[in-house]
Amino acid sequence: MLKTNPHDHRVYRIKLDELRRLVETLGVEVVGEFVQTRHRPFARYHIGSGKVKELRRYVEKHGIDLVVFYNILRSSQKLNLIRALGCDVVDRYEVTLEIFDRMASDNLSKLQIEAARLEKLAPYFKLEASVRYHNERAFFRSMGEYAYHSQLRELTRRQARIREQIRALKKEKRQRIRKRRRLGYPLVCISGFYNAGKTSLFNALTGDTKLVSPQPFTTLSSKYQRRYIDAETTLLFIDTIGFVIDLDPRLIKSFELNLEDIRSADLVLLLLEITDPPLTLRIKLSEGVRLLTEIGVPRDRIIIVFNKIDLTPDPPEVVGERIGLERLGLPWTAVSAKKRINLDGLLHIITERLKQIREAPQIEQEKVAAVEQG
Ligand SMILES: Nc1nc2c(ncn2[C@@H]2O[C@H](COP(=O)(O)OP(=O)(O)OP(=O)(O)O)[C@@H](O)[C@H]2O)c(=O)[nH]1
Ligand SMILES: [Mg+2]
Repeated sequence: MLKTNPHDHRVYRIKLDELRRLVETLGVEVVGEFVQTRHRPFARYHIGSGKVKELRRYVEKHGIDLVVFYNILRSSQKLNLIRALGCDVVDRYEVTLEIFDRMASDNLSKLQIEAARLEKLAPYFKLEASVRYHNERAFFRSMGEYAYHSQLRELTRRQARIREQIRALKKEKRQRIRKRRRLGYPLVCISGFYNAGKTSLFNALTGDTKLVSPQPFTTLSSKYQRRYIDAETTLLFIDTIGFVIDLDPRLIKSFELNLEDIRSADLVLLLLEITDPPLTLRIKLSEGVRLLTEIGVPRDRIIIVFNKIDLTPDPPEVVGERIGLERLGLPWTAVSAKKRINLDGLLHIITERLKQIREAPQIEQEKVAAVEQG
C-alpha cells in the first residue's frame, strides 16, 4: 500500500486488513505486508524504486507468487511492476472482480464482471502486446504484427458484444423495475457492506431462504420478496449486492444495474454490523451514507440498521454514541436477523417512515419521474 496521508495511523490499517480478508477469501496465503508513505504515487511503479528493490528481494527470498496492491494501478505501472518483481501483480480492484467472478452464478452478473475486467485489462493487454510486438518485430515482423492487431481487434469486438448484451438486459431490467413500481407495493431495499447480514435479514423478514454465508459477496444480483403487513400494506423487500470500503467507482459503474434497485426504492436500509470495531463502523457508516447519496438516494429515505446485536453485550445506544450516529440525524434501529430480535421494531419504523413519505406526494412524483427517465 502506498499511504498518501502521513497523518493516517489507523484508517489505513483497517483498509489493509480488509484487503487481507478479501485476498484470503481467494485461498491465497498472505505472508507479508509493505507500506510506503508518500503524498503522491510515483509514476513508474506507483511506489518508489527503492521500495520495489526491497520487494523484489522479498519476493525472491520467499518464493512469492503474487503481489497485491491496495492502490489502483495504471496499466503501465502493473506492467513495470510485473517485470521488476518477476511475479504476478494485481490491485484491489482486480481482487474484488476475481471474488465476484467466483461468486457469480447468473448470466447478467457474469457479463458485468467480464465487462469490468476487460475494461480494466484492455489497456494493459494493449500495452503488453505492443511492447512484445516492438521487441519481436525485428525477427517476426509479419507474424507479430498480425497477432498484435488481431488480438486488439478481438478484444475490442468482445467488449462491444458484451456491452450490447448488457444494454439489452438493462432495458429489460428497467422495465421490470417499472412494472414492480406499478404494482404499488412500497419497495424497501436492504443495502450495506458485504457480510452485514442483508440476506439473513431479507430471509427473516420475508420467509425466503436465499443463500447466506460468511463469504464476501454471496449475493451479487438483487432478489425480491413480498412481506404482508396488514390489509393495507404489503412491502416488497429487495436484497442487494454488498459494498466494500473504498469502492472503486468503476465497480459501481459496472454494477450500475444492481444499483438501480437501490435508487428506485422507497426506503433504503443501510445495514451495519454492530460487532465491527468503532472506527470501522464509523467509516462504514459515513461511507455507506455517502455511497447511497451518490447513487441518488435522498437522505430522508435512509434508515440505519445495526445487525447482529445477539453478538454483543453493548447496548446499541452506546455504540451509536461512540460513532456519532446522532449527528447524522437519520432514523435508526438495531436487530438480530439471525435470532430474529426486534424485527417488529424495524417493520414499525419502516411503515411509519413510508406513511410520512406518502404524505409528501410531491417527492414521490419526482421519484417516479426519475425512474421513468432511467
Ligand atoms: N450472529 C449473527 N450472525 C448473523 C446475523 N445476521 C447474519 N449473520 C451471519 O453473517 C454472515 C453473513 O450473512 P449474510 O446474510 O450472507 O450477509 P450479506 O450481507 O447478505 O452478505 P453478502 O451477500 O456477501 O453481501 C453469515 O454467516 C450469517 O449467518 C445475526 O443477526 N447474528
Ligand atoms: Mg447476501
